Amino acid sequence: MALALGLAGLAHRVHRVDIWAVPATRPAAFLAANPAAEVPVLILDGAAHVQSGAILLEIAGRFACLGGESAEGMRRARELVIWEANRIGMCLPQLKEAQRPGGEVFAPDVLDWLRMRFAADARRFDLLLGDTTFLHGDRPGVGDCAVWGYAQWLDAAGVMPTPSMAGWLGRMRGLDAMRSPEAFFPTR
Ligand SMILES: N[C@@H](CCC(=O)N[C@@H](CS)C(=O)NCC(=O)O)C(=O)O
Repeated sequence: MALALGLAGLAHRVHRVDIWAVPATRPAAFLAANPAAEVPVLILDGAAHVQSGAILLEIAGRFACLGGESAEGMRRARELVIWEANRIGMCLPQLKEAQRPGGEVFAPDVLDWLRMRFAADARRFDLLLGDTTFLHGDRPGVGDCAVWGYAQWLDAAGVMPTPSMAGWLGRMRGLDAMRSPEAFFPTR
């Protein structure tokens, strides 16, 4: 979401929320915006938007950017965002957590299954990217932002990118709007 707002040049304010803190102790305004106490949350014209994929699609559609400029781009955005939520977002976060010192412990069979899922996702990523620069074509769109969310953590998840994915990761890292997670969400 932060990358999408930056790429689109949309002015915004960032509020960092400590998600390691007990949910009930998180800021009251945050809990009011999302009773599930999860990030990300985007407040637009006073309305709270939750779920990263839904937020990205809202940004693209409402501001006609990052794929939202055309019906075809928006269709591509929906396909990529929903694929990411079903696939990449359902193995890399768990693999990353499994590597974190003190993180959740998964049974070895579960980890094998998650790695197998990622291998299939990496093959699908290559198919989706084809010989284009970004998943949306010449320029990145919200689908690229969705996949970047966890694909940036492949090392931390203990898995390798395909050569094609490695090229895309490099191009994503080279974007003018790209920042480190710490720079996107400063602690103040
Ligand atoms: N499917 C949701 C997942 C949201 C989510 O699980 N966020 C995590 C961080 S990645 C969180 O806020 N966890 C805090 C908690 O569960 O207390 C999305 O894509 O936005």
